[in-house]
Amino acid sequence: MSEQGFRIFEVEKDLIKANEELAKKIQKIFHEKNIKTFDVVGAIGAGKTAILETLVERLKQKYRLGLVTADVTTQIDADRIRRHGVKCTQINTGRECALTASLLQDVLNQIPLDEIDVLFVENVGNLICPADFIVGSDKRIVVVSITEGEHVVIKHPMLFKMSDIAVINKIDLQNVMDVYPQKMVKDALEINPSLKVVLTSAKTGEGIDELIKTLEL
Ligand SMILES: Nc1nc2c(ncn2[C@@H]2O[C@H](COP(=O)(O)OP(=O)(O)O)[C@@H](O)[C@H]2O)c(=O)[nH]1
Ligand SMILES: [Mg+2]
Repeated sequence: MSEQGFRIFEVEKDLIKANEELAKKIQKIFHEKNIKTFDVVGAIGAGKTAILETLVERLKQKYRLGLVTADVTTQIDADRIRRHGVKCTQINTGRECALTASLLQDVLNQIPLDEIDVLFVENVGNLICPADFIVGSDKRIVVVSITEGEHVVIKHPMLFKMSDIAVINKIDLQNVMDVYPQKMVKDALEINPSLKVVLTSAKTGEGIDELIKTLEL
């Protein structure tokens, strides 16, 4: 590696370490408040918000829910969640391609932490950048979809290594896309044997009960 390359690598390592330390502090706050937390990562269009909307509908009578949605510039996802009568805080990350612990910390005072049992945090749509940046949640959910093609899992091993639950969404489209979801399940488990993998369709509701069980909610 060139000297400049080595310096960039060292700076990246420092950033990741500083993020991890802050994420641990944030997690401590969530634990003190008795809040179960999940962060949701995956590409734009995989169905992260759609899955969260179905979860919100099914869980909002049982738990006091809180949501944070991160997006580069828009409020669209927060508006979608708010339509279900649940509080949602939008973070715009601007030039950042991942939500960081620091960006989450900046909005902590806008989240009513004393009125929440379960918090979901939707990351910016990206399959690469969020891998290294944890945000202090208890469990990380990675969402990929049939429409991204069957190699989407094997091409993004880091995100699957860094996640606890993998959701393979849009299974209603498997015949149209000619994609075999079991290949994606196999790849995910080869990358991370302790992953829990769930096949879902946010459109038809298939697999959502199983996902709720997997989240232990
Ligand atoms: N057919 C089908 N469409 C879906 C499903 N989940 C999401 N979509 C659609 O995919 C698009 C992107 O979904 P969205 O939730 O915005 O994805 P996000 O960018 O990951 O949050 C929207 O048009 C959704 O209606 C699914 O399970 N099946
Ligand atoms: Mg979204």
